[in-house]
Amino acid sequence: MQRDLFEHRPEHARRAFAPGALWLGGFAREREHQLLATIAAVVATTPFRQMSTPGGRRMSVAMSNCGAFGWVTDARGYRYQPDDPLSGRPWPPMPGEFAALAARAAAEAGHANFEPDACLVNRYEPGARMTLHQDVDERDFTQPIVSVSLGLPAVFLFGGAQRGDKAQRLPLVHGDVLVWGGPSRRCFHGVLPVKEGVHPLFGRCRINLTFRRAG
Ligand code: MD3
Ligand code: FE
Repeated sequence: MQRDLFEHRPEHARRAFAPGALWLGGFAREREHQLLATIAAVVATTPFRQMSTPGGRRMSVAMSNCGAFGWVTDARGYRYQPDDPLSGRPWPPMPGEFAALAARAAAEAGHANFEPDACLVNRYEPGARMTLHQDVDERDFTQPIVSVSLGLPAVFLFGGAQRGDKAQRLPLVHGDVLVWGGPSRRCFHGVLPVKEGVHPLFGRCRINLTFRRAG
């Protein structure tokens, strides 16, 4: 059951599962309480909301942002912008501990001095998913993306450079961190629908922090 996943995984295992892609198992776990409190502070001023795709579909994942830029989608398209469209105000600043965690993970993968200016906070309630896509709204593809998984487990889909390429399935649990650099940076990826469950600390959801250099 879920308990086995949480308890029997080797702490701080690491695996390069594709060129440029590094999985750091449990890397964020020792920061779990601080991360939960900081996420709560971010979404207190900048609440989670379900955005719409340019095609008019409401996303099942609810999103918030912090940092100089936030990723948004609406009828006008996908983009990064410096202000929250809900409030018209700047996104909350990137918390120092978020930036430090992302930089520490990137350094493990050989990316020195990663300074993210955008952190997308994704909330998956059971049933929420993310269909296969590429992250191509950033300027500099030599900069990695760092993702931190918290709360309920999920199955991550990791494909190739073309949408139709066969996708690997990678189970992600609370505290796992992934660094996506090199050729993996432009690969198609997604998340299968999150299964029903309650995480002991995060409750009935999965939270993913995605750190990027957008500007
Ligand atoms: C692989 N989020 O927000 S994080 C996204 O779990 C997104 O919420 C997923 O994909 C989530 O865009 C996956 C892992 C991730 C993020 C960016 C990538 C994997 C990536 C960029 C390139 C390749
Ligand atoms: Fe993505």
